[in-house]
Amino acid sequence: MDLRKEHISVLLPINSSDTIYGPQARKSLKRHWNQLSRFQKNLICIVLVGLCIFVFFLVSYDDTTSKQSKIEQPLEHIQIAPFKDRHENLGQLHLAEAAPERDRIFHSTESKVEEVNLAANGNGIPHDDNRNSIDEPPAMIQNHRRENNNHQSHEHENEVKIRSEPKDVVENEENVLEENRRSDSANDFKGPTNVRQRAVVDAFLHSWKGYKEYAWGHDNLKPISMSYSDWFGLGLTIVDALDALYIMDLQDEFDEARSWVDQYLRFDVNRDVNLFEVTIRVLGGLLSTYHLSGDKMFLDKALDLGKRLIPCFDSPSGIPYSDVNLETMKAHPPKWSPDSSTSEVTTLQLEFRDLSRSTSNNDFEMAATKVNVKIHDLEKNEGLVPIFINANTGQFRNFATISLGARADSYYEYLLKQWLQTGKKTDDFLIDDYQTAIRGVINQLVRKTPNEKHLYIGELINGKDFKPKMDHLTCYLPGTLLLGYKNGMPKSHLKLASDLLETCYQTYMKQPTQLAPEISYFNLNGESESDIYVKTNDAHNLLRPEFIESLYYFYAITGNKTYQDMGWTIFEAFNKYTKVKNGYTSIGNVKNQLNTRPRDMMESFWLGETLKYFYLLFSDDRSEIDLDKYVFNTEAHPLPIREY
Ligand code: DMJ
Repeated sequence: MDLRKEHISVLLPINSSDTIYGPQARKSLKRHWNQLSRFQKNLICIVLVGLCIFVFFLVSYDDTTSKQSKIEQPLEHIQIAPFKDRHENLGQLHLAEAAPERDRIFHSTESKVEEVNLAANGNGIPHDDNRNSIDEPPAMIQNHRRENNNHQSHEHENEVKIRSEPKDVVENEENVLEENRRSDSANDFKGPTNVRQRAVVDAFLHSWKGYKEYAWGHDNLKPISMSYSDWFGLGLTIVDALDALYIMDLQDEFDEARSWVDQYLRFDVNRDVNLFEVTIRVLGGLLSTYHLSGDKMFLDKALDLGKRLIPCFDSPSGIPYSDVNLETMKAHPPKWSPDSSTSEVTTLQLEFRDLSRSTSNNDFEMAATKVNVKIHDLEKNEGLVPIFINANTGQFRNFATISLGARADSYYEYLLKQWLQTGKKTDDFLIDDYQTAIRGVINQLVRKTPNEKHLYIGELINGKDFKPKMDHLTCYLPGTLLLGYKNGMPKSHLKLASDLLETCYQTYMKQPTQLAPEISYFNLNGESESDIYVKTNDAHNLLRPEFIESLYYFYAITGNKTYQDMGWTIFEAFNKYTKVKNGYTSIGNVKNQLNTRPRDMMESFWLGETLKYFYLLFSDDRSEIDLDKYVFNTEAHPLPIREY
């Protein structure tokens, strides 16, 4: 072949300064401009001036000027533009690089007094007058009792008479039953009403079948080895799943679970358990099922358990020990450390308060709310708390990490939710602490990635050194922030919620499996090629619920069905990569579709939380659980809101 005749075309990199921004470009622009008619030039000038005026108005918009319109806007009609659209509409804030801009947007109008007064009335319309006058009446305990469940209710009416409960308990219980009778026809759960909800129920039943066959009565199913694992030996999966079974109207499965609880769930066992885990999963599950079904057997079990857990609070400081032996009722710190986790000691209050109010035994509420006061009195970093606290001294561990993820997450969640649980009537310091903390988050933990501008929440190692790391656990926060905004928290919370929701979604979508890892890292100063990256050791997915929980709040509060579509994408990914013959399994690697490394573990929160939130997210009725009447505990167990 004669090489000289061949035409070889080579694309050489061109110096960008000569093209897009350089003198050549300027010359050619000028040439084009000169070729335009006067009319065309005038038209372009008018459009440019109009554009400048529009941008000026956009930029000068802030909370102060919008306060009035915020007050008048019914929350039901808030449409949070999802993702791409919202990017285009709101523009991007460079939080890390532009602190003054950040401060202007997030803080300029955050007067504590005004915020607290922005409570919502029954229509979801915030008022700025005295919130005591606009709160709803105490929520009635709804009776969602199903027809074939009525015999249980009659049975427990008899039980009330036969058993020798203290008089006040009996009276309270009779009031509850009376309330149930009054609301008998309200809010029956009807089961799935569309294809997506049916798919969730199928996933639930598939998991339940595997659990029933290979792990019945044990804590967790190991679906691949067709065996089980026990953590506390309390049938965690059954108890965690009770109210989901009820809400999904799975009557036969609910009945078999109920019989197991009635006959086999015993707490007089010589076993050490973790106060927090047993409170949120078992106590929370029993209480919520009691409220939904009206079946007093669940309350009796909850009361027995509560009495065995309460010795944890008997420490020198009142900050509870992390563990207790259910039989001897001796409490102690964890074996591996002298300290309790901060989230663990501050994520008991919804359950203990509800137990007190359901049984008229104040001990539980008193013990748990003392912890609120203790924590409130401790010095914090702009409302942010270290992740460890000592039950003996009652002090935070010096130089402990500050994080919105593991070991601190639900501290912030319960500040807001306790206030909601009591019809916004608890001591104001809880909601004040919540607002201070969110301000601290915005000031100290929020950053945006340099290229794609993802907003994320990092951690302060040793309480001071910023680390661009975010646990999947943190993805509960967008939902909680939106719930707070619906109830009168400032607009800066809404903005943070929607930006963070988007980032959490990206932690799923950026993975080949479309499942999020346990921990994501973010590009801080351009040191990494991609803005979101995952380390090999953090690439597992435990079937966790937090992001689905947030999507649920976004859908339930805004009615925007885009959040359902996002959830559906993730639900399909769970089906594709975590479904196995006998259930669903945690996986070790979300980064490779062909090597997901199944871990052979189905955690109880898959049924108790993740699938429940999926089911509610896909509901045609976004008030299937009425957020003005119920508050979900951190394990997705709904508890009634009541002022007394
Ligand atoms: C659940 O037990 C609860 O949601 C808790 O608050 C955090 N961890 C798990 C689920 O991820």
